[in-house]
Amino acid sequence: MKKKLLILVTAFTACAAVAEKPNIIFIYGDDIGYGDIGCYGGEVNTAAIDALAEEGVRFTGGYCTAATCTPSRYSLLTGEYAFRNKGAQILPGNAPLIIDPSRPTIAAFLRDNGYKTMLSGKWHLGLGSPTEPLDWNGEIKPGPKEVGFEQSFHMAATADRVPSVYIKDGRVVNLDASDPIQVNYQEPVGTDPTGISHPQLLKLQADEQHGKTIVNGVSRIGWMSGGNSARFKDEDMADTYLNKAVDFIEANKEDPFFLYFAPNENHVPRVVHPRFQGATSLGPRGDALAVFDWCVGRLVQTLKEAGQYENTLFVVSSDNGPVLFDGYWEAGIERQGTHDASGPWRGGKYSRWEGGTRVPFIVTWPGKSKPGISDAIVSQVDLYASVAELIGKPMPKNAGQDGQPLMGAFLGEELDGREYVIQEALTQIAVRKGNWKYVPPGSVTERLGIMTWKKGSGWKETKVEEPGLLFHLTEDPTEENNLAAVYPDRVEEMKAIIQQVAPEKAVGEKGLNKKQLGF
Ligand code: NG6
Ligand code: CA
Repeated sequence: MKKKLLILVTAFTACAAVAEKPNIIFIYGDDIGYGDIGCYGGEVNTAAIDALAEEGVRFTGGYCTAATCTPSRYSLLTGEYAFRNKGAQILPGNAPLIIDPSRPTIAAFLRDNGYKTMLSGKWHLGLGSPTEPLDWNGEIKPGPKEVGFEQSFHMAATADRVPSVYIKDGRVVNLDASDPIQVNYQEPVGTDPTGISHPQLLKLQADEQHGKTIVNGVSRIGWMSGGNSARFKDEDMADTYLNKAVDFIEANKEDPFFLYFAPNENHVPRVVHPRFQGATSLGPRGDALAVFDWCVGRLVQTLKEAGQYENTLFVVSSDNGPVLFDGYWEAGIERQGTHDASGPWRGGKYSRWEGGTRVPFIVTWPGKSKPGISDAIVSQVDLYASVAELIGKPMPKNAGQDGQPLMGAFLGEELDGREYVIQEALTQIAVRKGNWKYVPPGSVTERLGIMTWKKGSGWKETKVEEPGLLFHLTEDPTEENNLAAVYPDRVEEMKAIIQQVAPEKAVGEKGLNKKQLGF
């Protein structure tokens, strides 16, 4: 009898929880490593994020799906592993949209369930259709709106890629029709100076790949002409995205809302507002982390003032691991000191080692989360299914299939997360299950720490023989001691997972082409 009552009570609590529709905010940092945040051992003061983590759950085994931006963002929004979509690789700024508009994203799903939705920040999932050339001077679609964001204020790709403009609800902001924009990634357009032709105009020295059209004293990847009145200023970017997000929160405090806040920090070029320049001892990279934390603080403050703080589920994470040098001489390497951006893990951005995809991951619903540190394995690919679980609505049939409903783990009520997770870097994959990590045989492509991009240098290709690499992550967090020959059964278990999840990868990984490397 007593047992029955308990079950009834539990069922009732679960129902009460699913009936709620808190606001949901994804605060999605760029290139922020596991060790970059104070509560993960970082040396930059991130008081706002740490305070949020204190009220929620801080994950030590939280993953983005891939070690670069486009595939991770793709998975975050679609709940699908990115390697399933061949287009989900680092995109140029003029790439077409890679999300099939008939596949509802988490934004479309929430919009259809009574949420107001907004993107503020980085997009990098392509714009326009694959069959028609995009006119940057007209309506830019399909884009965020067509896949579920009722409002959007964003850049096309990355801050280091043209076009260096903001796009609001499908139109370039402040565009003068008499000065139309052209964008090209194959050959120069217009007569703008480039970093290569006019290095004396640069405020930041760049490598050859980032040495094309100069905007705001910074040379970029790709050429653009026109749109002079619309060009952004890197120094104002964080404030700009933040203010749009704040306006959205204030305007929608009566409704449930979903805000995807995706600032540029900590991506290159790291050109922060003067009030943050020198804020840390780590140079521009550390200063950009301070900016990121400040944005989190402002969002929290806005929610508190709107009386919505305790009615909001916050997710703070990053799209891939850290990188100290990514094309601009910002002294990231020279000034890192003892700060370890990837924390205890090996590798970073672009890498299949843990540092590539194991990222800061904090989930806080103030007053509702059971605060603490969780070692559960969770992935950003799970957020879609978990949010569906939270609001008690079934996911659309053609969406979210690689995610698991883990709201119990995300709120700290359950200790277990997923059994295994797939980690992708530049389309090559690895598997973590429990304490074990497996890298299949074939090619392992790695980026070298410091390089110029001249003559294709900067990448190292290693061949891994059968049966692959097997590491015990607790005893060997830096993945150095290959135990594959010692534990053949484990290897078979991991291979079986790959066979099941990605059969085309089961034969081993191939070397990479330029597109996969992001050129
Ligand atoms: C790479 C860029 C790098 C960065 C990255 C995308 C070169 C040589 N390097 O291709 O600077 O822009 O793409 O970063 O072009 S991400 O975080 O958006 O994935
Ligand atoms: Ca990134």
